[in-house]
Amino acid sequence: MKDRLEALRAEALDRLQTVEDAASLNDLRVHYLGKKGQLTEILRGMGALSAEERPIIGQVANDVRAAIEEVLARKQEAFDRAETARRLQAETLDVTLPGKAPAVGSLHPLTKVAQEIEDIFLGMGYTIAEGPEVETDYFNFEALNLPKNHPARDMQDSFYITDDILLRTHTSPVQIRTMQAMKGQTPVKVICPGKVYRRDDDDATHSFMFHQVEGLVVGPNIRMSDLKGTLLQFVREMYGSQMQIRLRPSFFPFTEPSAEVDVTCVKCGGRGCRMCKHTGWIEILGCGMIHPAVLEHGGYDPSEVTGFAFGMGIERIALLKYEIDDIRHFYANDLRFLSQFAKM
Ligand code: 2U9
Repeated sequence: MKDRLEALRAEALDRLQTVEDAASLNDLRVHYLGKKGQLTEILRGMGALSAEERPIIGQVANDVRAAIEEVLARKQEAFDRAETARRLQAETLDVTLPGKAPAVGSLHPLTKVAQEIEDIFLGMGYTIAEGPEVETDYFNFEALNLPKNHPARDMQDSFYITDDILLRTHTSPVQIRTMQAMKGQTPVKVICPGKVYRRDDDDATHSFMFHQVEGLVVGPNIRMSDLKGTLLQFVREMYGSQMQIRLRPSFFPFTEPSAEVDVTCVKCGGRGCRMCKHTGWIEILGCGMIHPAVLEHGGYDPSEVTGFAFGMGIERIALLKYEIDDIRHFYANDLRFLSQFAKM
């Protein structure tokens, strides 16, 4: 039995010398030391040994196992090291390579201008209100003192969904909803930014969809001078502290009196140029004192409170601010146009 054990050791060590990979090494481990391996096989004969022989043979068997295990461990370690080296080589990362710069987007110029307008009015204590783009005839027209046969209600001018439902043509219905929600409390002091829709043929200055910001203030003793001061402050924060405004009488069904507001020409500073048609003034928004009938629709008593309102097209404000000549640039999503506003 001792001879068989010695022969097993010699054979195992011999075969282990030439093993070339981890898988074969494991095969040999199982073959010699496994539960059904060669060593176990030989030791099954131990039962037949005498009591004197048993510890001696046991010692030899342990030596053989230890010798084989030692070589197995050494080989395993060598294979592990080789595998680590191979992976380090294969997975080399060159941290000195220049990176790929990620393309960073920027806010759309209309978003920027809208936020700027919002910030100016937030600074004056206004809150922002929003409402649905699909509106009822009542909120879009009726409550705003646009009578049933008013030309602005014409099918030609608005996108109707049913006889009674349409895409809002201005953000004014949001102010009606806001007044109604306030249930007679004062002051009401909101701006309403958002998309509006009109059935216009698109050209350099018109689009079937554009953006407005409208403002509304309701309270006791709100006067036209409050409106004028508010708009002057807005214009100076938007275009510069040297700006002037002038109000020209106008007409809107929802305000009385009404005015259109001109600002000092942003291009020539008022001296006169092609942009302002040599007047020194550029029209930027409309405004007026809220019509009593409109206040009533909002749930306010016109003998107790008054109010002013104004409305502007965000596109127009942006065209003037950035001296852009065609509104359609805003909707084309051409990066050559859009990327110019990344650093402004
Ligand atoms: C309520 C009462 C009154 C909003 C107003 C204007 C004048 C105005 C235009 C500017 C250019 C629309 O985008 S534009 O085409 N707007 O001139 N808007 S007063 O008046 C209101 C609004 C809501 C309840």
